[in-house]
Amino acid sequence: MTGMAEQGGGFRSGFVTLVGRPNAGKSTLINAIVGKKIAITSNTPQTTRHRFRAVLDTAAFQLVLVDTPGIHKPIDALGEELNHSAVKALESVDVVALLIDVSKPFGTGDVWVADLVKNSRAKKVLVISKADLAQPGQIEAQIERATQKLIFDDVVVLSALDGVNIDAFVSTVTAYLPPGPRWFPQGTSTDQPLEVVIAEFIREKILTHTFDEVPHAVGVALEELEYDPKKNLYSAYATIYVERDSQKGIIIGKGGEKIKTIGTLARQDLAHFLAARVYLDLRVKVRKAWRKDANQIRRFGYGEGA
Ligand SMILES: Nc1nc2c(ncn2[C@@H]2O[C@H](COP(=O)(O)OP(=O)(O)OP(=O)(O)O)[C@@H](O)[C@H]2O)c(=O)[nH]1
Ligand SMILES: [Mg+2]
Repeated sequence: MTGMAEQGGGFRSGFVTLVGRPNAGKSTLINAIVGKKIAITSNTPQTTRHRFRAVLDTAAFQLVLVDTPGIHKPIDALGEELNHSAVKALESVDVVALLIDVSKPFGTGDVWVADLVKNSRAKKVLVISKADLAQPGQIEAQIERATQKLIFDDVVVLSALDGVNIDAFVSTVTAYLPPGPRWFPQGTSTDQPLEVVIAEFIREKILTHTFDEVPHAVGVALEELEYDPKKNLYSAYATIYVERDSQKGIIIGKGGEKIKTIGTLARQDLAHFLAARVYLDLRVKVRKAWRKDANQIRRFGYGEGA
């Protein structure tokens, strides 16, 4: 539908990429802006494994946000794919928002990200994230260090967890959007295929309920998805891949308890996302060293995807 604003030339639209080190709070900010959980988040670095878009649509503008995997020094093929995916998202966007976690020391990792952002022709907004965790003086110190490295067009200090300054971020970036059409139909919240959302929501529960090397060794593939409109019921069959038998044991847990918890929590989130009932069938398989296998990484759809 074409609104009045579009006809009058007042409608604006464009793309804003969020980048930063792993764990900076990018995906949490995306969810806070859209007002709905569409991105998975966890305290494990490298939670996000593929680039995707989230959409905020109003009568005056359509803001397309690009979530990216955290940029880091890669140690395996998976890490390389993730970085590549994030760096690609710096091209041809209107704004790049660089997130810096207020509570972590500004280090070589941040310098590395700033150097990559420098080459982008987009407007640059510095976001100091997790302001709720700031000690006195920390916000000012982070801003000073970041602005010494890179010239920014704007600075926003926010807390995605507490919902502080989310509106300020949105109005700051939308001010840079050019006049343009809706790039996605109204009502679209994300361009992730449903199959990907389901696999990711499952992976999130594994990230938040296992420790050590397990979260990084997990890949989730959706095998089958059926929908029964009469019952408003989705039936999803997914396989969780790990790299070792011991990891398989951890995910299944004593008497199958862990995988039951993972399934229940993922099902609840999916039921909310889909506004439907959800049946989830999970199995676990071992695929040795899949993170070193570029083909397998692509089959999961991580990094650039298939
Ligand atoms: N206290 C606090 N914690 C936050 C805030 N935003 C995010 N977090 C937490 O920080 C952790 C990382 O958040 P994510 O949104 O997954 O970070 P990310 O930048 O997307 O991470 P990657 O996908 O790994 O690159 C999670 O445990 C979040 O709950 C915030 O505003 N305040
Ligand atoms: Mg993320």
